[in-house]
Amino acid sequence: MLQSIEAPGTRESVEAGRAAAEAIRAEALRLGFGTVGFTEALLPEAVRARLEDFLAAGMHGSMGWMADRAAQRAQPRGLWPEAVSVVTLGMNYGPAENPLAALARRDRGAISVYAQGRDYHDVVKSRLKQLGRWMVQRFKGSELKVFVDTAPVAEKPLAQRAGLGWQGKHTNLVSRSHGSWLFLGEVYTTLALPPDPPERDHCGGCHRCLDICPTAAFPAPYRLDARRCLSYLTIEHKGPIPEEFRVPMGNRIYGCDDCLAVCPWNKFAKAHSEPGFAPRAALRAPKLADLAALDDAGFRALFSGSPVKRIGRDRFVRNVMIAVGNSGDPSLRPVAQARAEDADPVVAEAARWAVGRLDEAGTIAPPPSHACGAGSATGRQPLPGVAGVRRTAPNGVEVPHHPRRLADEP
Ligand code: B12
Ligand code: SF4
Ligand code: SF4
Repeated sequence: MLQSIEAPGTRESVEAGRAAAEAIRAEALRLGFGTVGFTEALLPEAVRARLEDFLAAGMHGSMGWMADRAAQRAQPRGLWPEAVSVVTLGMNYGPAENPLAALARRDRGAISVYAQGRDYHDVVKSRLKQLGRWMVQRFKGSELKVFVDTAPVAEKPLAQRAGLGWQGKHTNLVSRSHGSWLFLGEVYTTLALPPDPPERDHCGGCHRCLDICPTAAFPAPYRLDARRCLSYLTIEHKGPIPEEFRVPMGNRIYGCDDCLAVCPWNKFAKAHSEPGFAPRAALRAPKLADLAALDDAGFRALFSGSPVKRIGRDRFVRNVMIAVGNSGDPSLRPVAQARAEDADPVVAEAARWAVGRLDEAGTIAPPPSHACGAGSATGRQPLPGVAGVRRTAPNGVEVPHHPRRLADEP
């Protein structure tokens, strides 16, 4: 049901729509969202075509749910025919410290910034519901639905159309004011709200995010092969981590932030002030030895309220075993050995791999950690990728970065 605030098309209705949008924006900012935009509940054909290409190439790997509901994802009205407008919202989760620094601490696990605090699904969803309740009260007769992440919604293309930012070459939404560190959420509504102008691409000739990816997961700019992405491999992928990705994984045990962290637009980002996203001390740089010893109950207790809980103890300890193998730390050999007969065959196999790799490390020096760890997440430290900085390829060979080329403005 289309809910116009006045008769559609009249000057009064346009003004009422504008006033409604401004009131919604003010309420959303009051609730803690960092950025808000409006767009029609309609996506261009290109979004559907690109999604179909991605799926046809099998780049979604085992995320079959992406293919199952592709039509709904590609078009808001495919999911909810009554939707007239979309309010897109971003919540800042900018880290206070450079997340790449954790990659150098090989006896520790690196957990992605987004997963070190409370589950963002809970935090963002609860704010979206508060906003939704307020909207329904204020605009009587209107209807709405709220989403964050898990629904078949093309969140990034909608956010770009609503002016929140643009899809960078790493495919995530980059904001001129928050860099790469925004969670996205949406309100689909029957209200007719005036759209904001879409944001244009500000990547320019920059390709830092493409260069830093440890697994070469970008077949081309703006395209990600999820099957090669460490975020997919450590979180979504069940079964053994394919051999090819084990060494590049380093000590990343849940998600990966590399392509986000090197974006030069992060220099405008500020550390978040959302208490729910405050990193838990136990998850900032946990000792691999402690994590390797977790049983089901210990895992559930440690990760209660965290998104990490979703992957379960076995998949998590599998990741920890790969990190132990990559640690180059002989004192962790008994830790791996202790899991070599684990009841879960995938954990056991990863543990045996770790033992073998640590034994090799006794004779061969382990590959150095990510040399780009000196970089900046928020722009307060020198940025990586400047000419002359070198990094280490997954095979341990040092390679120069491409000469530095900047995004078009920052
Ligand atoms: C599936 C998924 C994943 C998969 C696949 C990621 C991907 N890029 O598709 C995996 C598990 C790998 C993943 C990882 C991560 N994810 Co994720 N993920 C999603 C999810 C559920 C769907 C994304 C999707 O539809 N992908 C399908 C592809 C086809 O869509 P796409 O990337 O938009 O592809 C477009 C481009 O390729 C573009 N395109 C193609 N060619 C060209 C050419 C040009 C010139 C242009 C301009 C565009 C273009 O068109 C395509 C269609 O729009 C969304 C939530 C949601 N409901 O949207 C979160 C979401 C994208 N993820 C998010 C996050 C935070 C992450 C991680 C950072 C987590 C981490 N630290 O480990 C990583 C980042 C990895 C990366 N570089 O993308 C956030 C991103 C927030 C933001 N600011 O953009 C989202 C929006 C969740 C949320 N609500 O906040 N994720
Ligand atoms: S999240 Fe990591 S592995 Fe995935 S595309 Fe970005 S840099 Fe590559
Ligand atoms: S500005 Fe550079 S690092 Fe940021 S998304 Fe674009 S190409 Fe990637």
